[in-house]
Amino acid sequence: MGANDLQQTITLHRPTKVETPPGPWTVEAIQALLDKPLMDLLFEAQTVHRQHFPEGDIELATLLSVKTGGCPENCGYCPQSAEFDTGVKAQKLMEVDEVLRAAQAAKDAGATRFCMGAAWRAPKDRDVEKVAVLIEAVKGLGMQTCATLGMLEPHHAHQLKAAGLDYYNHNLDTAPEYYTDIVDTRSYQDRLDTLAHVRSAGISVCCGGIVGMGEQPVHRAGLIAQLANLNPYPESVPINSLVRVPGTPLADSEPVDPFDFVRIIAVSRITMPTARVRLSAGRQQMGDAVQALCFMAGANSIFYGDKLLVTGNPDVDADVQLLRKLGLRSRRTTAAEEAGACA
Ligand code: SAM
Ligand code: DTB
Ligand code: SF4
Repeated sequence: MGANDLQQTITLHRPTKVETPPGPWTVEAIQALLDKPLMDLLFEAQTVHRQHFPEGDIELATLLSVKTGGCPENCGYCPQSAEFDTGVKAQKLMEVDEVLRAAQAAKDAGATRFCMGAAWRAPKDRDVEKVAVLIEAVKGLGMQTCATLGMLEPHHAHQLKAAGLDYYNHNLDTAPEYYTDIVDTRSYQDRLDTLAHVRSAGISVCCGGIVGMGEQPVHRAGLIAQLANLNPYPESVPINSLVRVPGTPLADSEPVDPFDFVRIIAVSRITMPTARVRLSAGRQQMGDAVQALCFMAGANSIFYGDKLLVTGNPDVDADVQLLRKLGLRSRRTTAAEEAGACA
């Protein structure tokens, strides 16, 4: 084969634009994407990513557990369930001053989104009233607000929206047919109902899942199909790698193959092209090179701050260095530059 033939081959195999089918996605179609040669999949995901996020910025979202532990649900992955002996001490809802201090510190460190998590099955009316005060206060700092409080009634979603809630996080976690292996105190349909209430109230949806819970490849494909077929699909998609916490039923799960994790990110990007795909829990065990591949695959958001809810996360300094090494800019830096400010 001469040089011209080689050039021809390369040209023929270089897509200039990837047309993403609008869905609905079948599990088989998702599985076929997951099974592609890794380099082809990465190339396709990166092409889709650049079409929809030409700035290539990374969103920094900081988490705070505003009500920790003692949860009546039995989610097999979760250190905050009262059913498991994980050493997590139950604490009551935090006061507004303390939450505001944490949010201000997150903002000062460069985060643009602040997500408040509560270990509730479902908040009561008085809980929602108190969280609404927290949301108003954080919103007043000029940050995007997110909350994850468990199942919501429609009127709760409206109250949270009125308080200034931008995003509600409620994960589907895995495929419907594997869900009962992971939790049996609520159903998949309960999760879908809350997502529908959040959507109807005009709050943006943050919804993703966890890999590494002993699921089969078809369950990973099933999770992505569920997420991508939500109409519309979520604005934020957190992809968590299980943090294996001693005392939880899933503590001894087989770790996920890093390339399989990268594939999940890539297929999330391809099937939900305009979503912020968040490289979420599990980064401490991941290493810089795998995280870089995840960004290549289309992840454009991370949890930023030394702690997730009760478990650890990479230090802020390590993340700042990682982004710098990779030449990636955070979302705030991009906004500041756009405004003509000094970055
Ligand atoms: N109680 C609320 C609920 O379950 O919706 C909100 C808090 S809950 C801790 C939020 C999400 O964190 C879960 O849906 C799950 O996806 C994720 N999560 C919890 N424990 C995890 C772990 N050990 N590893 C990875 N992700 C985890
Ligand atoms: C999400 O998808 N992951 C975050 C956030 N949404 C609330 C929680 C991760 C929790 C990891 C274990 C812990 O620290 O409790
Ligand atoms: Fe409770 Fe949420 Fe943990 Fe499940 S994931 S046990 S609902 S805090």
